Amino acid sequence: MILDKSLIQQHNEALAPAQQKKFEFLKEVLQDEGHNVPAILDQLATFQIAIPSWALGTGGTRFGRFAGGGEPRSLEEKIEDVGLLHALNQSSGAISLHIPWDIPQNASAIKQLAASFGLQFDAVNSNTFQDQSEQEYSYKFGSLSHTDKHVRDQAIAHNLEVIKHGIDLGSKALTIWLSDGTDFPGQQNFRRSFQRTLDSFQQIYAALPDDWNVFIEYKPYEPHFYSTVVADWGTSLLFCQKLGEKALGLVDLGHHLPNTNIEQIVSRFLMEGKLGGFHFNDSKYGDDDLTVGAMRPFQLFLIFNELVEGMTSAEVNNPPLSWMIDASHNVKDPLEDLLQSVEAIKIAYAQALIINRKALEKAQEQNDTAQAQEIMQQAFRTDVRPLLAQARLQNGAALEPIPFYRQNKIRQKLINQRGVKTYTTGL
Ligand code: PSV
Ligand code: MN
Repeated sequence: MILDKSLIQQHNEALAPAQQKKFEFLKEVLQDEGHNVPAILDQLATFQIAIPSWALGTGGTRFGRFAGGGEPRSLEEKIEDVGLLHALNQSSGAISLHIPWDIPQNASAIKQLAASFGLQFDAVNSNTFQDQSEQEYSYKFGSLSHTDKHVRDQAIAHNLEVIKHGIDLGSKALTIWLSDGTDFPGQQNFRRSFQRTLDSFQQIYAALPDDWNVFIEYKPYEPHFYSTVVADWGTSLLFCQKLGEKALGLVDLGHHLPNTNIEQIVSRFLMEGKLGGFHFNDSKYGDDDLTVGAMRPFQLFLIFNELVEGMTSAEVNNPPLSWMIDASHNVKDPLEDLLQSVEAIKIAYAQALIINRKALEKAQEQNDTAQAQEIMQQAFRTDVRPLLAQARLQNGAALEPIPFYRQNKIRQKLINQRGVKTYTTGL
C-alpha cells in the first residue's frame, strides 16, 4: 500500500499550530540550558532503526497465535509495510531479513522495490535453530557447535548462503544468533563445544566480504535450558576477539538474566570498539519481546546515555552501530506496535542527548553523587516528545503517526487488500 503524501500534509497542517507551541517552549528551556537544539533535531531526524522482516505479522507463544488480519503474505508485502512505517515516521528506513523465512527470489526486483520506499537492507540473519524440510541433517543437538562435522558443515554452508543473499541486496552484516546449547548438566563438554563453534565461526568469517561485519548475538537460555554456547556478552566478546576486527557483539535487550546491568555491558563493548548493534525490545521476565520502552524506559535511557557518551567520546573508537527492533506482537497491531517501539527508542536517544555532560563529568570527578543523579533525572524527566515531532515535521513524516494510521483506517485497508486470514513467515 502506498501512502498518499498529501494526506500526511493535511494531517500535519491541522496539528502544526499546537506542535509549534509545545516545541517553542521546550526549545527555549533547552537553549537556556545550553543545548544546540537544531543539532539535536538533525540527530533525531537522521536516526534510522531497522525493522525485522519477521515482526510484521502477529507473533505468538508456544501455546498459540491470534493473527489480526491484513498481514503481509510475501516479502514484497513486508517491504510495503516497512515502507508504510517509514512514510509515517521517516525513521524506519531499513529492513533486516531472516533467511530462510524471507528468501528474496529476485534480488534486484526486491532491492528496487525497497529503494522505491527509501529502504535499505540492514543485517541479514541466519537460522540454524529450526530444521527446514529439505535439509539433510537435524539441528536437534546443535548446529555450528555440533559434535558431528556434517551438521556443522551444513550450518556453515547455510551462513555462507545467507551472506550471498545479503550481498545481492546490499546488506553489510550477518547476524548470527546461535541457539546451540544443552538442556542437562553433563550433556556436553563446554570447552569442546566452544572450540567447535569457534572453528565454524572462523570459516564463516573467512567468507565475509571486506566491507562486512559479523554480529555475534548472545543469549543465556532458551531454547536450551541448562547452557547456551554463546551465553553472555563475555562469550560473545571472546569469540569476536578471536575472530578479528570484522566480528562485533550484538546486544538484544531481552537476552539477559534478571536485573543485569545492560548499560554497563554496552559501555564495556564500546570501550573495546566491539559493539556491532542492537536488537531492541522490552521485557518483564525473560525474552518477552515486548514493545520497546513498555516496561523499563529508564533502563533504555541509561543504555542510550552510554551510547551517546561512547559515540561522542574521543577515547572510544567503535564502528557505526546497526540499530534494529526484535520484538513480537501477540495482542497488538504489529504496525502500531513497531511505531511505538521506534518512538520509545528515539525518546531515550533524545533524553540522552540532553544530558548536561560537562556538569555530569564534573559531578563524577568530585564524587558528587546527588548532583550526578539530579543531572540524569533532569534529562530523563524532560518530555522530549515535541522534539521528536518537530524532527518528523522537518522530515515530512506524520506529526502523530498512530492517530494518523487509525484515522486513515490503514489496517482495514490492508485487510481489504490481503484478506483476514493471512499467513506471515517468522516465529
Ligand atoms: C532469538 O531470541 C532472537 O533474538 C534472535 O535475534 C533471532 O534471530 C530472533 O530472535 C528470532 O525471532
Ligand atoms: Mn534478537
